[in-house]
Amino acid sequence: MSRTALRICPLCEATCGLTLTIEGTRVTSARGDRDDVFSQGFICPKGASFGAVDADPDRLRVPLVRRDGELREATWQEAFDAVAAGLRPVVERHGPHAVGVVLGNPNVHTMAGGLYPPVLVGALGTRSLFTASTVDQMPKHVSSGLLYGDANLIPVPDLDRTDHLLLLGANPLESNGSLCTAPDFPGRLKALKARGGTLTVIDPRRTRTAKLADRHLAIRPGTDALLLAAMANVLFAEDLVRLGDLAPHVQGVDELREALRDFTPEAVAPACDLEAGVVRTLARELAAAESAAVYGRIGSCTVPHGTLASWLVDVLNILTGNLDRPGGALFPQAATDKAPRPAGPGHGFRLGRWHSRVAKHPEAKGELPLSALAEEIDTVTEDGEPVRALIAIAANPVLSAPDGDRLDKALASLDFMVSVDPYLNETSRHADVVLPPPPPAQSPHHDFAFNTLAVRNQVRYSRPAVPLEPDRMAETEILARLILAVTGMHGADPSAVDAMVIEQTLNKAVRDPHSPVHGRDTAELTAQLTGDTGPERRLDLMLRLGPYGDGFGARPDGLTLEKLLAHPHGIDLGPLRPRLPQPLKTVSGKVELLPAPIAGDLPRLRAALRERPDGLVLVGRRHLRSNNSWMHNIPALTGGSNRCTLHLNPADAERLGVRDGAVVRVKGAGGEVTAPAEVTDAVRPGVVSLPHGWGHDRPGTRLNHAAGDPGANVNQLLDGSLLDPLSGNAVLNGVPVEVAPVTEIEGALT
Ligand SMILES: Nc1nc2c(c(=O)[nH]1)N[C@H]1C(S)=C(S)[C@@H](COP(=O)(O)OP(=O)(O)OC[C@H]3O[C@@H](n4cnc5c(=O)[nH]c(N)nc54)[C@H](O)[C@@H]3O)O[C@H]1N2
Ligand SMILES: Nc1nc2c(c(=O)[nH]1)N[C@H]1C(S)=C(S)[C@@H](COP(=O)(O)OP(=O)(O)OC[C@H]3O[C@@H](n4cnc5c(=O)[nH]c(N)nc54)[C@H](O)[C@@H]3O)O[C@H]1N2
Ligand code: SF4
Ligand SMILES: [Mo]
Repeated sequence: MSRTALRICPLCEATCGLTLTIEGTRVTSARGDRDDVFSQGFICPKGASFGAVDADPDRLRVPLVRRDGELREATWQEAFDAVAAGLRPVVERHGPHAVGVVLGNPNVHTMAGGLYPPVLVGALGTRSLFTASTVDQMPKHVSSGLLYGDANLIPVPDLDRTDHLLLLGANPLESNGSLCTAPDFPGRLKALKARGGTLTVIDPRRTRTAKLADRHLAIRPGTDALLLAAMANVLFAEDLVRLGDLAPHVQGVDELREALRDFTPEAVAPACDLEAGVVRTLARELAAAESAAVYGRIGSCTVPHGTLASWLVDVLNILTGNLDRPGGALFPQAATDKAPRPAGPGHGFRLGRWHSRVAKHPEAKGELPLSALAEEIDTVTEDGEPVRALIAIAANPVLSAPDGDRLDKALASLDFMVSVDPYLNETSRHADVVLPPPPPAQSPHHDFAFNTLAVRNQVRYSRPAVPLEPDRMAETEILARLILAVTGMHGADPSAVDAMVIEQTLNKAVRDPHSPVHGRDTAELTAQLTGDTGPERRLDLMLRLGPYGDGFGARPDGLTLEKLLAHPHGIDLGPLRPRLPQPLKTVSGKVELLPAPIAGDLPRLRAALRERPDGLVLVGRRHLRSNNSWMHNIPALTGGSNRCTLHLNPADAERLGVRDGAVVRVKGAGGEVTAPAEVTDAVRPGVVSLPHGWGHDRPGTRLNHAAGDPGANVNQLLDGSLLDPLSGNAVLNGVPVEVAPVTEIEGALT
């Protein structure tokens, strides 16, 4: 007997609604849910493989605990006993900063990852927090923090209504979009063109997205900030600045004009390898469009001027009056956001409240650069404790962060490490305890993160599609027990964690004069919460206190968990709406166009005007059927064009004597790797491209399929020293490398 169940797909940021067919406890097929209020039936090959991802036989089912040097299967009780015994002494002897926390990408794709890591980090009190954000979007958080006073207030392009989209360093036809949650991103781009809109793509590679564009410019990697600065310069020079309705909410326009004076199209053209005339045209088109949005992603963030580029993306939207207006770039309002409070000055955003111990990197958003994790473990200094124990949740930094070989050794030297991970992989193989979460069909789902980045306001919730198998533990419970184990409360009931969060949140709300529950009784409100589990009660709490919530009866028509459960395909909350000035939290209460840290970084950008690297530089790429480092173990998603090859332009191939398919050696500051060459003019001359997340050839992992075609770890080419200084984000694109053919003799030996 088969049945169907709904499940939001957790495999990328598009958050499509899926209809799963289930036989017994097995997911036998996945289709797009046509009634989903947001995705309306869209599905991609990864979502269609949900069943295979869910049922991968290499997924761990029970915890592993290291005994006599070997990871062996253990009971949950034994595993948490081992966690408490391993971590507490480190905290007690060396203090909380000696315990590092590493949070990887799937935390934004699970309910557990949205609800518990902040509690864990807060309760532990560690400053040694490292996340995937600093190999990804930290520059955008920093620019938002500085411009708007809130690092999580990120405008998204109004894909469905814009007339003109300028897209930099993003390839949504493969990635399905990022910091812009939009099921069927490809279809939305096609619709933009069908309604007469224009799409411009800036990318050193002619990607599938670039092929769809009206204009594609193959910029020299790492120079987007220069291009964008010159576009802003043109807007000023040609009197095209029109703030429109934004004008009363923006300060610093005149200072910005002065600050960008040197960045003329002629000045940036040689560094960007673009014609000055084209730069001018881009600026004029942006200004002339009825509505327009500039949108930048990985290729504009993971570069030496990532924060400046991210800032300039918003600057252009502001100068053309496109920020916070339909068709431009707007701030979503998610159902679990805090309820809006009256506009006014806030506390602002500060960087560098503390620094990393070894290289003295400033913290950003409470985090230290993931690039610095290895040195924070393996380097002794006079001030402060090295990281001696590590909690890794959904993270595989041995492959996803710079210099995996060094990190590999550093992890092996730790006093204690625990991984919450379904796989025994390149990182979790170093753990003393591995706590495996259940497969996605057995987990509930709500997108706390991506609803705040979605092109349409909407809310959806999926209960587990399949009941938890015996021996399994929900990831929410795993993380709650982990919190108890590290804070000296090992053995307490895990529901105590949810109860504590609920109590603290309500206590704060009843004291807040702007809250709909101001003055009410916490116990009375707590009694009203519904939900079968602690996490569901917390979701109910957030929904009810949120911008669309029922305010515990204050707005009877408002949102509750019960109401959401009655709408299994989700509730549409309408198109994005202008919100300024309400969400601003800057000290001035305005958009601060030229914040001091940005102004302080402009001389570095000015110096880049003179840089003309003549060697090859490396960029990354993504494949539709892949996902960072953890989907190479699914046979249905590997093979074909999803391979770890080095793309290089025919002109470079000829100059270097590299034949298509031949093995080449790539050398960078952090090491060298070999990979087959794929000669293609899709990548511009002077640039080579290797995807990340490969390198599954280390011993002691349990990734049987991936190990058969391990690929090379591109991040071994990096030594971790190249960072965007304001955000601490790793430079992953535009990295200098050398490429040479592997000689026949060498080839025979390797
Ligand atoms: N050179 C280069 N490097 C890059 C990038 C690049 O473009 N170029 N991209 C960067 C980016 S954007 C990111 S986000 C990072 C990603 O890097 P990471 O944050 O390390 O993420 P993944 O590589 O996806 O590894 C995720 C881990 O989570 C586990 N996992 C999967 N599902 C679950 C789950 O439900 N629960 C738990 N607890 N664990 C789960 C997987 O087994 C895996 O170990 O890589 C970065 N690295
Ligand atoms: N299929 C698939 N989907 C994914 C992922 C995946 O691994 N596979 N990962 C997910 C994650 S964690 C993220 S963060 C998102 C990322 O989503 P995207 O940002 O869309 O990711 P990419 O496909 O890497 O696109 C980055 C593009 O930037 C280009 N580029 C490199 N350097 C430069 C530069 O200096 N300037 C400009 N203008 N362009 C440059 C690259 O050639 C590449 O085409 O994707 C998510 N979705
Ligand atoms: S686009 Fe993303 S969310 Fe949608 S089905 Fe594919 S992997 Fe899942
Ligand atoms: Mo990412």
